[in-house]
Amino acid sequence: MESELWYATMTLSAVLVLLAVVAWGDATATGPRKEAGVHVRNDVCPHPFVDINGRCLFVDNFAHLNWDAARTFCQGFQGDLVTLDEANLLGYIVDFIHQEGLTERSYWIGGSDRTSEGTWVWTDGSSVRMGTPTWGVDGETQQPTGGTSENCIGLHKDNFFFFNDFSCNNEMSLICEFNM
Ligand SMILES: [Ca+2]
Repeated sequence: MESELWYATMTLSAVLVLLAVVAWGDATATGPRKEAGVHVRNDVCPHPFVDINGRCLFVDNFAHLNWDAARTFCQGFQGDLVTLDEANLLGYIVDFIHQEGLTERSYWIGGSDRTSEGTWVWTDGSSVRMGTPTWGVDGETQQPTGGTSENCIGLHKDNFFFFNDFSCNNEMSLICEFNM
């Protein structure tokens, strides 16, 4: 009787050790994904966001939405259109777009001047930095150039993904940021 109990205990222990090893193996398999040039981690942000240089972003090239609908789409994932307030972050996002083969689309980000023409703000009301290095250049003219007919910022596929003012009614892809 006593030896049967001992046997059952040992069997249970062996199973627990095995489960622990399997779980550890899974954790290792889903660890950080190493990519050249851009710091991308898939294990720190909730799905579908990925960590790009410390920010939880979702670069969605399937969406074809106007700017308002793009915001609503991001809010459905507990986020909003990205506040792209660091030039380095723009560089990392463009690297990511190239690495993932997502270069066929332009992408909405979270800036607009709809409330007051010429006063560009992010969705939280903070000011968008104007000029170099984020806004694109056409010939000798720097964006934004659309006046009252173009009030929302997108990363323009035809201009190396620099900032461009588009009509907010354009249907484009989008980049969401998770609200931490
Ligand atoms: Ca405008």
